[in-house]
Amino acid sequence: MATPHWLLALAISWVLANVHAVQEEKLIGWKGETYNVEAMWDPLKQKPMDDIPLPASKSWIEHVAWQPRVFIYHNFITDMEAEHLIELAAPQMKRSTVVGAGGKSVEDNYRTSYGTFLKRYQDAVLERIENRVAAWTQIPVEHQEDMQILRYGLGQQYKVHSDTLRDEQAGLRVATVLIYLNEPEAGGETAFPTSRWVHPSLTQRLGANFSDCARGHVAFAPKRGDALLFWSINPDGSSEDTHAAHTGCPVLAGVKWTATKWIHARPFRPEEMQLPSGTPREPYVRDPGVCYDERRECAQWAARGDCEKNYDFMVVSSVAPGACRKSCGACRVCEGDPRVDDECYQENRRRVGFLQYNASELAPFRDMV
Ligand SMILES: O=C(O)CCC(=O)C(=O)O
Repeated sequence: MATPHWLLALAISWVLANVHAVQEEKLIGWKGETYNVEAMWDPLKQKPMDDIPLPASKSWIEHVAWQPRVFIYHNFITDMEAEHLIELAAPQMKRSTVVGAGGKSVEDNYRTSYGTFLKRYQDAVLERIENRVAAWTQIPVEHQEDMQILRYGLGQQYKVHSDTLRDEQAGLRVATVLIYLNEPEAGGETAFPTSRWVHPSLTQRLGANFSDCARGHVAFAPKRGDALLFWSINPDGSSEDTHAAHTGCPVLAGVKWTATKWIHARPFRPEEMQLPSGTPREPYVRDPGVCYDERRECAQWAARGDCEKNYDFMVVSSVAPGACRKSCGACRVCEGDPRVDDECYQENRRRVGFLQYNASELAPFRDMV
């Protein structure tokens, strides 16, 4: 007896549906034979490349301590991203400060590096790195402070301290991510003097070449592109983990560049983040080597004593040169192009506490990719 047509059609459609299902199952996560994430990974390209994670083959996370909770993210940023951060920050490097009496920023031998801040979402590269920090820590980007770039020269250091500064609005700094932008030739480790490795074998594997400052402690020797995450609070979410006290060991040879992200319990100055997507933030751009008044009223303000009374705005704050340095007599107008009259340019930078800008120091970073 011949099979009825309707039964044949039913059987064929059942077979086709199942073949399709098997194929779909095979396709889940399969990106095709030509898919090569490393070839596609270009950190300076705009979307849609931005959403591609770092190549899994190059990046991995390593847990190194429980108290405090410390993790290393190997190859967290690319060489090009590291170079970009250094290039943005280099002209703006100013002597680092600590929080002194009455919450004022003061210079102290406790912390001898130079530093500056890059604004959150200042450009596409920052945005991408900041989003990566948020994904890793599982805390939204609004909880991050601006990115602090630090440069430690020979012998410079940050002695043992804790990061748990409390902001009235944003609450405690709960976690810190340190990103290493280059490698000094010796020293410069980040060390936790009262912590313990998760496994004793790490002493040898990570610490074989530590300087005296880091030897015997949980520590990390800067490696370009790697990042260190540690939590300053306990898993209860509020009490301070005292083992999170850490030090930036003295640099014994070469220089060390890092990027720090401090992360708060609540959003940090969220109004500064409210930008339409794709609008870059205005960076800190005043050049401390160039002598000028930014406002027409500067001479008048200086005459009524504002250079002393309103020093941070007029002359220099802990992060940026002031708007009226010329009228305040805090700089000298260089003849011709100030960048050509290097002595005058550098003297102006020195007078308001900025690092001598040495373009040749940056050359190795420019060559590194
Ligand atoms: O430079 C380092 O290794 C540590 C930096 C640091 O302690 C900080 O920025 O809070």
